[in-house]
Amino acid sequence: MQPQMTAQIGNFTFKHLFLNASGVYCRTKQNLDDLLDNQATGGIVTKSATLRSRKGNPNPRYHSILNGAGSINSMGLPNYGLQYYLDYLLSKSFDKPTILSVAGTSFDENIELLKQIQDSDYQGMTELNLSCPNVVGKPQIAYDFETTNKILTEVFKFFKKPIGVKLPPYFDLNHFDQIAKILNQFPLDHVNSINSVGNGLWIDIETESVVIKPKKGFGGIGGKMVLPTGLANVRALRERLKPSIKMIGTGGITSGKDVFAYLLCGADLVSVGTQLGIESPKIFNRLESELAAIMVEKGYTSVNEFRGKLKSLE
Ligand code: RRO
Repeated sequence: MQPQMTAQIGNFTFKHLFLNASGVYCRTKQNLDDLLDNQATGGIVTKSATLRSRKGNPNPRYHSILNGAGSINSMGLPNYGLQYYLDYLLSKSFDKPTILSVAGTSFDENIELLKQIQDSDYQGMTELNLSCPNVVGKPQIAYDFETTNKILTEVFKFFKKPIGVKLPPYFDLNHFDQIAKILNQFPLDHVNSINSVGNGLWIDIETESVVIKPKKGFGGIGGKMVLPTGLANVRALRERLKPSIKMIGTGGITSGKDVFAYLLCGADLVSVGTQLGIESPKIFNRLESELAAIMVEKGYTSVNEFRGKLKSLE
């Protein structure tokens, strides 16, 4: 019998554990339809939207590195604008939960995006991306704890729909304490961790040059090489966040083992970015059957038997 591999976030039931990471395979309605059509996809996440459509940064702005073990991107928020994604989400009924990701490039834009969602007929989940590393001249909001607190305080004055946040990776235990303390004050449904590891650099030795054009080659790192950072962030946050805030684990997943590891750390769902770009949505079938095989081998019949139960060595 197939083990039980489902999750619950607020009132939303996910019959499968897999989502696309925002940004990958989700900019167009066709991409989103392709994700939905895949049987193993638990839900879909849109490309982070701004109020108006954006072309994003100049090309080349994405590069695969170390034979696919990583990626560097400085896409710069290319998207068709909030209304495009709202139109899509309101155009039909969905048999899987949907997550509308938004990323304003200013305090006011974030508030306006969420006001428009609040005033719309959209009844799915929303995710406020507080961690885009690639808009020239704009900091990653969630590294600024004071501003993060201010934005969320303002948001929850009017926003009454299910909402979570997407965080950048943190590297200091004190920072986990600080961000968790802020997030725990609010009725957030979920936290999605991690976004890409911001401002990495890759160099082509032959041409003695950077490999992407924006920001003199600096960009967000994703893929297999960020797996330990993603696991650490999910584990550290799960230990600090109140239980009503569910977790989406993102970063470096390429196999069922990686998914199992994220679940041990306490992830409710996982999302896949770089490797989804390499393999297309059918990756979710592979990850699901690999995870099921591990569970059967270990004698687990449900993810609830081991979710969050990572052991320490003392
Ligand atoms: O569009 C991007 O450059 C981008 C975004 Br909004 C994000 O959240 N994370 C990322 O790696 N790239």
